[in-house]
Amino acid sequence: MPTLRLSYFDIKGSRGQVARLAFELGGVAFEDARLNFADFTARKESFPYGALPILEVDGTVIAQCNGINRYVGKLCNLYPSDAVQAALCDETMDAIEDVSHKVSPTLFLKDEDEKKRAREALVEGPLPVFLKRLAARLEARGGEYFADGRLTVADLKVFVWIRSLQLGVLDHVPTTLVATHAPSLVAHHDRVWANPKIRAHYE
Ligand SMILES: N[C@@H](CCC(=O)N[C@@H](CS)C(=O)NCC(=O)O)C(=O)O
Repeated sequence: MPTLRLSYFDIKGSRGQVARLAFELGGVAFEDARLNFADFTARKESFPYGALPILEVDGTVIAQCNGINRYVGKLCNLYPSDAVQAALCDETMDAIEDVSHKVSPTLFLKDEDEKKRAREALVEGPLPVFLKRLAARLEARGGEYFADGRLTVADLKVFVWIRSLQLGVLDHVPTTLVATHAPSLVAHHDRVWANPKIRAHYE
């Protein structure tokens, strides 16, 4: 097994969290390097795209979270070997990136009223539309998992995002949004959460 170091912010969510969960499930040892914002700022220019996560594999630096997720998924038997199932797994992970790009601009708004308006606009349209579409893709594949008929990194990626919505990480986005528009994604979240290794990671 190579020497693995994952560098990400010290939060249990967002783009670096999927690889952490996959390593846990796969029982693969890795260094979980957690950076605070000062560390990140000091080292930003050294990262390939000036952003996290990065994964070092025997010293080779891999950037871009979904590329990292695919690599870690392969190491941890959480990525399909069938090409079509792999494409469905990738589709799901890229879809979560798409919606994250819609939300990201609201993260840095300093004015609270402006942030509230921007979040309410997301809740009025883009978020429910996306949730319904994502749920439809899950349901079309049987309703349990997004690819390969089993847990893959795609499920972990969706789980991390749905968890953040349900925990109210985004102010002005109701924690009931997912249950209201996409109950099958709540059931999917709970299916992943029922895994004792996942629960142990958070508890
Ligand atoms: N496309 C990149 C986006 C990476 C990204 O934006 N990461 C955020 C944290 S989730 C970050 O490092 N933000 C700080 C910055 O860009 O200065 C990926 O998929 O990994």
